[in-house]
Amino acid sequence: MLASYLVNKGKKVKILDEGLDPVTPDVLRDEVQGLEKPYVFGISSVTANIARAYELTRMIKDIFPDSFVVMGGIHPTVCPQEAFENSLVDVVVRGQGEIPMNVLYERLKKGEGYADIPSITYRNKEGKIISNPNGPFLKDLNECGLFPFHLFEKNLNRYHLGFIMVTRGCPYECIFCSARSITGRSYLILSPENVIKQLDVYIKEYKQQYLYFMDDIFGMNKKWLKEVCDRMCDAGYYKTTKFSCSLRSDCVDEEVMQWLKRAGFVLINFGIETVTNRLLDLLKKNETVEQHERAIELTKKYGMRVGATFILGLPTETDEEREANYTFAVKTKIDFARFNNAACYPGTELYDIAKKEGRANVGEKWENLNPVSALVESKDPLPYVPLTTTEDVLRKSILRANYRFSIRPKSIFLFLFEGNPLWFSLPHKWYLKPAEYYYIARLGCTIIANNSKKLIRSLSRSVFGG
Ligand code: B12
Repeated sequence: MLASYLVNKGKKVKILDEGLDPVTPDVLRDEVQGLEKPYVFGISSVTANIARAYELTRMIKDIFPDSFVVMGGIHPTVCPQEAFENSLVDVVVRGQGEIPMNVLYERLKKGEGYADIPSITYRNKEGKIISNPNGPFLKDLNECGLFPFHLFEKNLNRYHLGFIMVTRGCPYECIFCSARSITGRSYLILSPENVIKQLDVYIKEYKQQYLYFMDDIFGMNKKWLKEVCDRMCDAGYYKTTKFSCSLRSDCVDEEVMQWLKRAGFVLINFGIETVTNRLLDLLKKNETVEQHERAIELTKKYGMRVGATFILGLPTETDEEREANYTFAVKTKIDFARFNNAACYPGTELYDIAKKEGRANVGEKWENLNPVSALVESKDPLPYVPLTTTEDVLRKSILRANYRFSIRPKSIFLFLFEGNPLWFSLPHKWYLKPAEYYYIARLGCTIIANNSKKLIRSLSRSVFGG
Protein backbone atom coordinates (compact mmCIF):
# COMPACT_ATOMS: atom_id res chain seq x y z
CA MET A 1 0.00 0.00 0.00
CA LEU A 2 2.92 2.29 0.77
CA ALA A 3 4.40 1.51 -2.65
CA SER A 4 1.06 2.08 -4.29
CA TYR A 5 0.76 5.52 -2.68
CA LEU A 6 4.26 6.47 -3.82
CA VAL A 7 3.60 5.26 -7.37
CA ASN A 8 0.40 7.35 -7.42
CA LYS A 9 2.52 10.34 -6.43
CA GLY A 10 4.73 9.73 -9.45
CA LYS A 11 7.63 7.96 -7.74
CA LYS A 12 9.51 5.03 -9.23
CA VAL A 13 9.22 2.04 -6.89
CA LYS A 14 10.53 -1.53 -6.93
CA ILE A 15 9.76 -4.19 -4.36
CA LEU A 16 12.05 -7.00 -3.24
CA ASP A 17 10.39 -9.58 -1.00
CA GLU A 18 12.63 -11.68 1.19
CA GLY A 19 9.65 -13.94 1.80
CA LEU A 20 10.40 -15.23 -1.69
CA ASP A 21 14.14 -14.95 -2.25
CA PRO A 22 16.99 -13.66 -0.11
CA VAL A 23 18.31 -10.24 -1.07
CA THR A 24 21.99 -10.53 -2.01
CA PRO A 25 24.55 -7.96 -3.16
CA ASP A 26 24.14 -9.24 -6.74
CA VAL A 27 20.37 -8.86 -6.58
CA LEU A 28 20.77 -5.29 -5.32
CA ARG A 29 23.28 -4.38 -8.06
CA ASP A 30 20.91 -5.78 -10.66
CA GLU A 31 17.89 -3.94 -9.34
CA VAL A 32 19.46 -0.47 -9.34
CA GLN A 33 20.51 -0.74 -12.99
CA GLY A 34 19.21 2.30 -14.83
CA LEU A 35 18.02 4.13 -11.69
CA GLU A 36 19.13 7.63 -10.83
CA LYS A 37 21.28 8.32 -7.80
CA PRO A 38 20.95 8.84 -4.89
CA TYR A 39 19.43 5.42 -4.44
CA VAL A 40 16.83 5.37 -1.68
CA PHE A 41 16.30 2.00 -0.02
CA GLY A 42 13.32 1.40 2.25
CA ILE A 43 13.25 -1.59 4.58
CA SER A 44 10.10 -2.82 6.30
CA SER A 45 10.28 -4.99 9.36
CA VAL A 46 8.18 -6.55 12.08
CA THR A 47 9.89 -7.49 15.35
CA ALA A 48 10.54 -11.12 14.46
CA ASN A 49 12.82 -10.27 11.51
CA ILE A 50 14.43 -7.07 12.74
CA ALA A 51 17.90 -8.64 13.02
CA ARG A 52 17.83 -9.38 9.29
CA ALA A 53 16.61 -5.84 8.56
CA TYR A 54 19.62 -4.42 10.43
CA GLU A 55 21.91 -6.75 8.49
CA LEU A 56 20.42 -5.49 5.22
CA THR A 57 21.25 -1.87 6.08
CA ARG A 58 24.91 -2.91 6.41
CA MET A 59 24.82 -4.83 3.13
CA ILE A 60 23.32 -1.85 1.30
CA LYS A 61 25.77 0.68 2.71
CA ASP A 62 28.64 -1.65 1.93
CA ILE A 63 27.75 -1.80 -1.75
CA PHE A 64 26.34 1.70 -2.18
CA PRO A 65 28.01 3.91 0.49
CA ASP A 66 26.36 7.07 -0.87
CA SER A 67 22.85 5.60 -0.85
CA PHE A 68 20.14 6.48 1.65
CA VAL A 69 18.57 3.85 3.89
CA VAL A 70 15.14 4.33 5.46
CA MET A 71 13.49 1.90 7.84
CA GLY A 72 9.80 1.66 8.65
CA GLY A 73 7.25 -0.78 9.98
CA ILE A 74 6.16 -1.75 13.41
CA HIS A 75 9.47 -2.55 15.05
CA PRO A 76 11.48 0.49 13.96
CA THR A 77 8.42 2.61 14.85
CA VAL A 78 8.41 1.36 18.42
CA CYS A 79 12.21 1.13 18.86
CA PRO A 80 13.76 3.83 16.62
CA GLN A 81 16.72 4.37 18.96
CA GLU A 82 17.58 0.68 18.78
CA ALA A 83 17.59 0.87 14.98
CA PHE A 84 20.29 3.55 15.04
CA GLU A 85 22.35 1.65 17.61
CA ASN A 86 22.26 -1.62 15.65
CA SER A 87 22.27 -0.67 12.00
CA LEU A 88 23.42 1.82 9.39
CA VAL A 89 19.98 3.33 8.89
CA ASP A 90 19.78 7.03 7.95
CA VAL A 91 16.15 7.71 8.81
CA VAL A 92 13.41 5.80 10.60
CA VAL A 93 9.89 6.67 9.47
CA ARG A 94 7.54 6.07 12.39
CA GLY A 95 3.90 5.06 11.98
CA GLN A 96 2.05 5.10 8.68
CA GLY A 97 4.69 5.77 6.07
CA GLU A 98 2.82 7.23 3.11
CA ILE A 99 3.04 10.98 3.79
CA PRO A 100 6.48 11.19 5.49
CA MET A 101 8.15 8.80 3.01
CA ASN A 102 6.80 10.71 0.03
CA VAL A 103 8.14 14.02 1.37
CA LEU A 104 11.46 12.48 2.42
CA TYR A 105 11.98 10.91 -1.01
CA GLU A 106 11.33 14.22 -2.76
CA ARG A 107 13.74 16.08 -0.50
CA LEU A 108 16.46 13.45 -0.97
CA LYS A 109 16.14 13.44 -4.72
CA LYS A 110 16.38 17.23 -4.78
CA GLY A 111 19.34 17.18 -2.40
CA GLU A 112 17.42 19.15 0.24
CA GLY A 113 17.49 18.78 4.04
CA TYR A 114 14.92 16.65 5.82
CA ALA A 115 15.39 17.47 9.51
CA ASP A 116 12.00 19.17 9.77
CA ILE A 117 9.88 16.30 8.39
CA PRO A 118 7.35 15.15 11.00
CA SER A 119 7.21 11.48 12.16
CA ILE A 120 10.86 10.72 11.40
CA THR A 121 13.83 9.86 13.62
CA TYR A 122 17.30 10.75 12.36
CA ARG A 123 20.85 11.43 13.53
CA ASN A 124 21.81 15.13 13.48
CA LYS A 125 25.25 16.54 12.59
CA GLU A 126 26.39 16.22 16.22
CA GLY A 127 25.50 12.52 16.17
CA LYS A 128 22.46 12.95 18.40
CA ILE A 129 19.36 10.90 17.58
CA ILE A 130 16.37 13.19 17.13
CA SER A 131 12.75 12.06 16.99
CA ASN A 132 10.49 14.67 15.41
CA PRO A 133 6.91 14.82 16.68
CA ASN A 134 4.31 12.82 14.77
CA GLY A 135 2.82 14.62 11.81
CA PRO A 136 -0.34 14.09 9.83
CA PHE A 137 -0.97 10.54 8.70
CA LEU A 138 -3.13 9.33 5.86
CA LYS A 139 -6.76 10.47 6.27
CA ASP A 140 -8.23 8.67 3.28
CA LEU A 141 -7.31 5.10 2.37
CA ASN A 142 -8.48 5.73 -1.19
CA GLU A 143 -5.32 7.79 -1.68
CA CYS A 144 -3.32 4.55 -1.66
CA GLY A 145 -5.30 3.40 -4.65
CA LEU A 146 -5.69 -0.25 -5.44
CA PHE A 147 -3.13 -2.90 -4.61
CA PRO A 148 -0.14 -2.50 -6.97
CA PHE A 149 -0.11 -5.99 -8.46
CA HIS A 150 2.08 -4.70 -11.30
CA LEU A 151 4.99 -4.25 -8.87
CA PHE A 152 4.90 -8.00 -8.17
CA GLU A 153 4.42 -9.08 -11.78
CA LYS A 154 7.65 -11.07 -12.10
CA ASN A 155 6.77 -13.36 -9.23
CA LEU A 156 3.01 -13.15 -9.02
CA ASN A 157 2.60 -16.87 -9.60
CA ARG A 158 4.60 -17.56 -6.43
CA TYR A 159 2.10 -15.77 -4.19
CA HIS A 160 -1.10 -16.98 -2.58
CA LEU A 161 -3.50 -14.29 -3.75
CA GLY A 162 -6.28 -15.19 -1.33
CA PHE A 163 -5.83 -12.14 0.92
CA ILE A 164 -7.19 -8.61 0.70
CA MET A 165 -7.29 -5.56 3.03
CA VAL A 166 -9.85 -2.80 2.58
CA THR A 167 -9.72 -1.01 5.94
CA ARG A 168 -6.90 0.14 8.17
CA GLY A 169 -6.64 0.30 11.93
CA CYS A 170 -8.67 -0.60 14.98
CA PRO A 171 -9.95 1.76 17.67
CA TYR A 172 -9.85 -0.81 20.51
CA GLU A 173 -7.09 -1.13 23.08
CA CYS A 174 -6.27 -4.81 23.62
CA ILE A 175 -3.08 -5.00 25.65
CA PHE A 176 -1.43 -7.68 23.48
CA CYS A 177 -1.82 -6.03 20.05
CA SER A 178 0.87 -3.82 18.65
CA ALA A 179 -0.97 -2.61 15.55
CA ARG A 180 -1.96 0.53 17.50
CA SER A 181 1.66 1.67 17.41
CA ILE A 182 1.16 2.25 13.68
CA THR A 183 -2.42 3.37 13.32
CA GLY A 184 -3.21 4.72 16.81
CA ARG A 185 -6.93 4.38 17.37
CA SER A 186 -7.86 5.54 13.88
CA TYR A 187 -9.97 3.54 11.47
CA LEU A 188 -9.89 4.13 7.71
CA ILE A 189 -12.02 2.53 5.02
CA LEU A 190 -11.70 2.10 1.31
CA SER A 191 -14.82 3.42 -0.40
CA PRO A 192 -17.34 0.71 -1.38
CA GLU A 193 -16.72 1.62 -5.06
CA ASN A 194 -13.02 0.96 -4.65
CA VAL A 195 -13.63 -2.24 -2.68
CA ILE A 196 -15.56 -3.52 -5.69
CA LYS A 197 -12.89 -2.33 -8.12
CA GLN A 198 -10.31 -4.19 -6.03
CA LEU A 199 -12.45 -7.33 -5.83
CA ASP A 200 -12.90 -7.22 -9.60
CA VAL A 201 -9.14 -7.49 -10.01
CA TYR A 202 -8.88 -10.47 -7.65
CA ILE A 203 -11.90 -12.29 -9.01
CA LYS A 204 -12.12 -11.40 -12.69
CA GLU A 205 -8.44 -11.02 -13.48
CA TYR A 206 -6.84 -13.45 -11.03
CA LYS A 207 -9.78 -15.86 -10.76
CA GLN A 208 -9.63 -16.15 -6.97
CA GLN A 209 -12.09 -18.72 -5.64
CA TYR A 210 -11.41 -17.95 -1.98
CA LEU A 211 -10.67 -14.54 -0.49
CA TYR A 212 -9.92 -13.66 3.11
CA PHE A 213 -10.44 -10.04 4.18
CA MET A 214 -7.44 -9.66 6.45
CA ASP A 215 -8.64 -6.42 8.05
CA ASP A 216 -8.29 -5.99 11.80
CA ILE A 217 -12.07 -5.49 12.05
CA PHE A 218 -13.92 -5.84 8.80
CA GLY A 219 -17.33 -4.90 10.17
CA MET A 220 -16.53 -1.94 12.38
CA ASN A 221 -18.59 0.53 10.32
CA LYS A 222 -22.04 -0.99 9.81
CA LYS A 223 -23.23 1.41 7.13
CA TRP A 224 -20.11 0.73 5.07
CA LEU A 225 -20.37 -3.02 5.66
CA LYS A 226 -23.94 -3.10 4.38
CA GLU A 227 -23.03 -1.17 1.27
CA VAL A 228 -20.02 -3.36 0.56
CA CYS A 229 -22.05 -6.55 1.05
CA ASP A 230 -24.90 -5.26 -1.13
CA ARG A 231 -22.51 -4.36 -3.92
CA MET A 232 -20.71 -7.72 -3.63
CA CYS A 233 -24.06 -9.40 -3.94
CA ASP A 234 -25.07 -7.32 -6.97
CA ALA A 235 -21.75 -8.11 -8.62
CA GLY A 236 -22.55 -11.82 -8.22
CA TYR A 237 -19.13 -12.71 -6.80
CA TYR A 238 -20.72 -15.43 -4.65
CA LYS A 239 -21.19 -17.49 -7.82
CA THR A 240 -17.45 -18.03 -8.20
CA THR A 241 -15.80 -17.02 -4.93
CA LYS A 242 -16.10 -17.76 -1.22
CA PHE A 243 -15.22 -15.11 1.33
CA SER A 244 -14.07 -14.96 4.92
CA CYS A 245 -13.20 -12.13 7.30
CA SER A 246 -12.41 -11.32 10.93
CA LEU A 247 -14.99 -9.63 13.11
CA ARG A 248 -15.33 -8.72 16.76
CA SER A 249 -18.03 -10.65 18.56
CA ASP A 250 -19.65 -7.41 19.69
CA CYS A 251 -19.97 -6.18 16.07
CA VAL A 252 -22.29 -8.94 14.91
CA ASP A 253 -26.05 -9.23 14.98
CA GLU A 254 -28.71 -10.91 12.85
CA GLU A 255 -28.63 -8.13 10.24
CA VAL A 256 -24.86 -8.27 9.81
CA MET A 257 -24.96 -12.03 9.45
CA GLN A 258 -27.64 -11.79 6.77
CA TRP A 259 -25.59 -9.31 4.75
CA LEU A 260 -22.45 -11.40 4.99
CA LYS A 261 -24.21 -14.62 4.11
CA ARG A 262 -25.87 -13.07 1.05
CA ALA A 263 -22.58 -11.63 -0.15
CA GLY A 264 -20.92 -15.06 -0.17
CA PHE A 265 -19.11 -15.23 3.16
CA VAL A 266 -18.62 -18.80 4.33
CA LEU A 267 -16.31 -18.34 7.32
CA ILE A 268 -16.07 -15.69 10.05
CA ASN A 269 -13.01 -15.53 12.31
CA PHE A 270 -13.18 -14.25 15.86
CA GLY A 271 -10.32 -13.36 18.18
CA ILE A 272 -11.77 -15.14 21.19
CA GLU A 273 -8.38 -14.91 23.00
CA THR A 274 -9.52 -16.39 26.30
CA VAL A 275 -12.73 -17.68 27.84
CA THR A 276 -13.13 -16.08 31.26
CA ASN A 277 -14.45 -12.57 31.69
CA ARG A 278 -11.74 -11.97 34.29
CA LEU A 279 -8.99 -12.48 31.69
CA LEU A 280 -10.90 -10.72 28.90
CA ASP A 281 -11.09 -7.68 31.19
CA LEU A 282 -7.41 -7.94 31.94
CA LEU A 283 -6.73 -7.94 28.19
CA LYS A 284 -8.93 -4.82 27.81
CA LYS A 285 -10.70 -6.72 25.08
CA ASN A 286 -13.97 -4.94 25.83
CA GLU A 287 -15.97 -8.09 25.06
CA THR A 288 -17.49 -10.83 27.19
CA VAL A 289 -17.54 -14.61 26.93
CA GLU A 290 -21.31 -14.37 26.48
CA GLN A 291 -20.84 -12.11 23.44
CA HIS A 292 -18.38 -14.63 21.99
CA GLU A 293 -20.88 -17.46 22.51
CA ARG A 294 -23.66 -15.47 20.90
CA ALA A 295 -21.50 -14.49 17.91
CA ILE A 296 -20.49 -18.12 17.33
CA GLU A 297 -24.11 -19.24 17.59
CA LEU A 298 -25.29 -16.56 15.15
CA THR A 299 -22.58 -17.40 12.62
CA LYS A 300 -23.62 -21.05 12.73
CA LYS A 301 -27.28 -20.13 12.52
CA TYR A 302 -26.60 -18.47 9.17
CA GLY A 303 -24.73 -21.52 7.91
CA MET A 304 -21.23 -20.06 8.04
CA ARG A 305 -18.14 -21.68 9.55
CA VAL A 306 -16.48 -20.22 12.65
CA GLY A 307 -12.74 -19.73 12.97
CA ALA A 308 -11.21 -18.68 16.28
CA THR A 309 -7.85 -17.81 17.75
CA PHE A 310 -6.96 -18.18 21.42
CA ILE A 311 -4.00 -16.84 23.37
CA LEU A 312 -2.61 -19.13 26.04
CA GLY A 313 -0.21 -18.08 28.77
CA LEU A 314 -1.73 -14.75 29.82
CA PRO A 315 -0.71 -12.85 32.95
CA THR A 316 -2.19 -14.45 36.12
CA GLU A 317 -3.85 -17.24 34.05
CA THR A 318 -4.44 -20.41 36.06
CA ASP A 319 -4.07 -23.95 34.67
CA GLU A 320 -7.87 -24.33 34.73
CA GLU A 321 -8.40 -21.09 32.83
CA ARG A 322 -5.91 -22.22 30.20
CA GLU A 323 -7.44 -25.66 29.77
CA ALA A 324 -10.91 -24.07 29.50
CA ASN A 325 -10.02 -22.67 26.05
CA TYR A 326 -9.96 -26.09 24.38
CA THR A 327 -13.15 -27.15 26.14
CA PHE A 328 -14.85 -23.94 25.00
CA ALA A 329 -13.77 -24.47 21.38
CA VAL A 330 -15.22 -27.98 21.34
CA LYS A 331 -18.36 -27.11 23.31
CA THR A 332 -19.27 -24.17 21.07
CA LYS A 333 -18.53 -26.24 17.93
CA ILE A 334 -15.95 -23.85 16.56
CA ASP A 335 -14.82 -25.21 13.19
CA PHE A 336 -11.24 -23.94 12.97
CA ALA A 337 -9.30 -23.10 16.12
CA ARG A 338 -5.72 -22.13 16.76
CA PHE A 339 -4.17 -21.83 20.20
CA ASN A 340 -1.20 -19.45 20.23
CA ASN A 341 1.26 -18.47 22.93
CA ALA A 342 1.11 -14.90 24.25
CA ALA A 343 3.80 -12.77 22.59
CA CYS A 344 4.81 -9.59 24.38
CA TYR A 345 5.52 -7.23 21.50
CA PRO A 346 7.40 -4.04 22.36
CA GLY A 347 5.10 -1.05 22.59
CA THR A 348 2.25 -3.07 24.11
CA GLU A 349 0.97 -3.10 27.68
CA LEU A 350 1.60 -6.84 27.76
CA TYR A 351 5.27 -6.11 27.19
CA ASP A 352 5.30 -3.73 30.16
CA ILE A 353 3.64 -6.38 32.34
CA ALA A 354 6.09 -9.06 31.20
CA LYS A 355 9.03 -6.74 31.89
CA LYS A 356 7.70 -5.85 35.33
CA GLU A 357 7.27 -9.52 36.18
CA GLY A 358 10.78 -10.24 34.92
CA ARG A 359 9.24 -12.72 32.48
CA ALA A 360 9.88 -11.07 29.11
CA ASN A 361 12.23 -13.45 27.33
CA VAL A 362 12.47 -11.83 23.92
CA GLY A 363 15.90 -13.20 22.97
CA GLU A 364 19.05 -11.33 22.12
CA LYS A 365 17.64 -10.02 18.86
CA TRP A 366 13.92 -10.31 19.55
CA GLU A 367 13.96 -13.71 17.83
CA ASN A 368 11.64 -15.32 20.39
CA LEU A 369 8.72 -13.05 19.54
CA ASN A 370 6.68 -15.64 17.73
CA PRO A 371 3.02 -16.26 18.58
CA VAL A 372 3.12 -19.78 17.14
CA SER A 373 6.41 -20.68 18.73
CA ALA A 374 5.01 -23.53 20.85
CA LEU A 375 3.60 -25.17 17.76
CA VAL A 376 6.28 -24.82 15.11
CA GLU A 377 9.50 -23.92 16.83
CA SER A 378 11.11 -26.24 19.32
CA LYS A 379 14.39 -24.42 19.94
CA ASP A 380 13.40 -20.82 20.72
CA PRO A 381 12.04 -20.21 24.22
CA LEU A 382 8.56 -18.75 24.57
CA PRO A 383 8.70 -14.94 24.69
CA TYR A 384 6.48 -14.76 27.77
CA VAL A 385 5.55 -17.23 30.48
CA PRO A 386 3.28 -15.89 33.24
CA LEU A 387 4.30 -16.19 36.87
CA THR A 388 1.51 -18.72 37.38
CA THR A 389 3.10 -21.47 35.27
CA THR A 390 6.32 -22.82 33.81
CA GLU A 391 7.57 -22.85 30.22
CA ASP A 392 7.30 -26.62 30.02
CA VAL A 393 3.73 -26.78 31.28
CA LEU A 394 2.65 -23.91 29.04
CA ARG A 395 4.26 -25.35 25.92
CA LYS A 396 2.69 -28.72 26.48
CA SER A 397 -0.77 -27.35 27.07
CA ILE A 398 -0.59 -25.26 23.87
CA LEU A 399 0.60 -28.24 21.88
CA ARG A 400 -2.02 -30.46 23.42
CA ALA A 401 -4.86 -28.02 22.67
CA ASN A 402 -3.77 -27.66 19.02
CA TYR A 403 -3.22 -31.35 18.41
CA ARG A 404 -6.34 -32.50 20.23
CA PHE A 405 -8.41 -30.03 18.27
CA SER A 406 -6.90 -30.84 14.90
CA ILE A 407 -6.93 -34.64 15.13
CA ARG A 408 -10.69 -34.75 15.65
CA PRO A 409 -12.41 -36.35 12.64
CA LYS A 410 -14.35 -33.13 12.01
CA SER A 411 -11.14 -31.06 11.83
CA ILE A 412 -9.51 -33.57 9.49
CA PHE A 413 -12.58 -33.52 7.27
CA LEU A 414 -12.63 -29.71 7.19
CA PHE A 415 -8.90 -29.53 6.46
CA LEU A 416 -9.18 -31.97 3.58
CA PHE A 417 -12.39 -30.77 1.99
CA GLU A 418 -13.00 -27.14 2.94
CA GLY A 419 -9.72 -25.54 3.91
CA ASN A 420 -9.22 -22.21 5.57
CA PRO A 421 -6.77 -19.77 4.02
CA LEU A 422 -5.96 -18.37 7.45
CA TRP A 423 -4.31 -21.64 8.44
CA PHE A 424 -3.63 -24.25 5.77
CA SER A 425 -5.71 -24.88 2.71
CA LEU A 426 -5.56 -27.43 -0.06
CA PRO A 427 -6.23 -26.66 -3.71
CA HIS A 428 -9.62 -27.44 -5.18
CA LYS A 429 -9.99 -31.19 -5.87
CA TRP A 430 -6.56 -31.84 -4.34
CA TYR A 431 -7.33 -35.58 -4.20
CA LEU A 432 -7.02 -35.78 -7.96
CA LYS A 433 -3.51 -34.29 -7.86
CA PRO A 434 -0.75 -36.75 -6.88
CA ALA A 435 1.70 -33.95 -5.96
CA GLU A 436 -0.66 -32.87 -3.17
CA TYR A 437 -0.28 -36.25 -1.42
CA TYR A 438 3.44 -35.64 -1.34
CA TYR A 439 3.03 -32.12 0.10
CA ILE A 440 0.59 -33.27 2.78
CA ALA A 441 2.91 -36.10 3.80
CA ARG A 442 5.88 -33.74 3.88
CA LEU A 443 4.01 -31.19 6.00
CA GLY A 444 2.92 -33.92 8.43
CA CYS A 445 6.48 -35.27 8.70
CA THR A 446 7.89 -31.77 9.31
CA ILE A 447 5.45 -31.05 12.12
CA ILE A 448 6.09 -34.45 13.66
CA ALA A 449 9.87 -34.08 13.35
CA ASN A 450 9.73 -30.62 14.95
CA ASN A 451 7.65 -31.79 17.82
CA SER A 452 8.13 -35.56 18.09
CA LYS A 453 9.10 -35.71 21.76
CA LYS A 454 6.59 -33.12 22.82
CA LEU A 455 3.91 -34.71 20.68
CA ILE A 456 4.36 -38.18 22.16
CA ARG A 457 4.42 -36.78 25.68
CA SER A 458 1.37 -34.61 25.22
CA LEU A 459 -0.63 -37.25 23.38
CA SER A 460 0.10 -39.85 26.05
CA ARG A 461 -0.83 -37.29 28.65
CA SER A 462 -4.14 -36.55 26.99
CA VAL A 463 -4.89 -40.27 26.59
CA PHE A 464 -3.66 -41.51 29.96
CA GLY A 465 -3.99 -38.26 31.93
CA GLY A 466 -1.47 -37.05 34.54
C1 B12 B 1 -1.28 -8.71 7.02
C2 B12 B 1 -0.48 -9.16 8.21
C3 B12 B 1 0.42 -10.21 8.03
C4 B12 B 1 0.67 -10.79 6.66
C5 B12 B 1 1.67 -9.85 5.93
C6 B12 B 1 2.86 -9.48 6.80
C7 B12 B 1 3.47 -8.12 6.60
N1 B12 B 1 4.78 -8.09 6.72
O1 B12 B 1 2.80 -7.12 6.35
C8 B12 B 1 1.23 -12.21 7.02
C9 B12 B 1 0.11 -13.20 7.09
C10 B12 B 1 2.31 -12.75 6.06
C11 B12 B 1 1.76 -11.93 8.42
C12 B12 B 1 2.72 -12.67 9.01
C13 B12 B 1 3.27 -12.36 10.25
N2 B12 B 1 2.79 -11.48 11.13
CO1 B12 B 1 1.36 -10.25 10.75
N3 B12 B 1 0.05 -8.96 10.51
C14 B12 B 1 -0.62 -8.55 9.48
C15 B12 B 1 -1.61 -7.45 9.89
C16 B12 B 1 -2.97 -8.09 10.17
C17 B12 B 1 -1.79 -6.31 8.91
C18 B12 B 1 -0.49 -5.64 8.45
C19 B12 B 1 -0.84 -4.36 7.79
O2 B12 B 1 -1.00 -4.32 6.58
N4 B12 B 1 -1.07 -3.29 8.57
C20 B12 B 1 -1.53 -2.03 8.10
C21 B12 B 1 -0.37 -1.15 7.63
C22 B12 B 1 -0.89 0.28 7.48
O3 B12 B 1 0.62 -1.11 8.61
P1 B12 B 1 2.10 -1.67 8.37
O4 B12 B 1 2.08 -2.97 7.70
O5 B12 B 1 2.80 -1.58 9.66
O6 B12 B 1 2.75 -0.61 7.34
C23 B12 B 1 2.73 0.80 7.53
C24 B12 B 1 3.82 1.37 8.44
O7 B12 B 1 4.36 0.45 9.34
C25 B12 B 1 4.83 1.93 7.52
N5 B12 B 1 5.88 1.06 7.00
C26 B12 B 1 5.97 -0.27 6.95
N6 B12 B 1 7.10 -0.64 6.34
C27 B12 B 1 7.74 0.46 5.97
C28 B12 B 1 8.93 0.63 5.30
C29 B12 B 1 9.37 1.93 5.05
C30 B12 B 1 10.64 2.13 4.33
C31 B12 B 1 8.60 3.03 5.48
C32 B12 B 1 9.06 4.40 5.22
C33 B12 B 1 7.41 2.85 6.18
C34 B12 B 1 6.98 1.57 6.40
O8 B12 B 1 4.05 2.36 6.42
C35 B12 B 1 3.03 1.38 6.16
C36 B12 B 1 1.85 2.04 5.51
O9 B12 B 1 1.33 3.07 6.31
C37 B12 B 1 -0.93 -6.91 11.19
C38 B12 B 1 -1.85 -6.24 12.16
C39 B12 B 1 -1.98 -4.78 11.78
N7 B12 B 1 -3.17 -4.31 11.76
O10 B12 B 1 -1.01 -4.09 11.47
C40 B12 B 1 -0.21 -8.15 11.71
C41 B12 B 1 1.15 -7.97 12.39
C42 B12 B 1 1.99 -7.02 11.56
N8 B12 B 1 1.72 -9.30 12.31
C43 B12 B 1 2.41 -9.60 13.33
C44 B12 B 1 3.17 -10.81 13.45
C45 B12 B 1 3.74 -11.14 14.80
C46 B12 B 1 3.38 -11.64 12.34
C47 B12 B 1 4.29 -12.89 12.29
C48 B12 B 1 5.62 -12.76 13.00
C49 B12 B 1 3.48 -14.07 12.79
C50 B12 B 1 4.24 -15.41 12.69
N9 B12 B 1 4.66 -15.96 13.75
O11 B12 B 1 4.45 -15.94 11.65
C51 B12 B 1 4.49 -13.03 10.76
C52 B12 B 1 5.72 -12.23 10.27
C53 B12 B 1 5.81 -12.21 8.77
C54 B12 B 1 6.75 -11.15 8.24
N10 B12 B 1 7.94 -11.56 7.92
O12 B12 B 1 6.40 -9.98 8.07
C55 B12 B 1 2.34 -8.52 14.39
C56 B12 B 1 3.68 -7.79 14.45
C57 B12 B 1 4.00 -7.40 15.85
C58 B12 B 1 5.42 -7.03 15.96
N11 B12 B 1 5.73 -6.05 16.79
O13 B12 B 1 6.27 -7.62 15.35
C59 B12 B 1 1.14 -7.66 13.95
C60 B12 B 1 1.25 -6.16 14.24
C61 B12 B 1 -0.13 -8.19 14.65
C62 B12 B 1 -0.02 -8.16 16.17
N12 B12 B 1 -0.02 -9.29 16.74
O14 B12 B 1 0.06 -7.19 16.86
N13 B12 B 1 1.16 -10.85 8.97
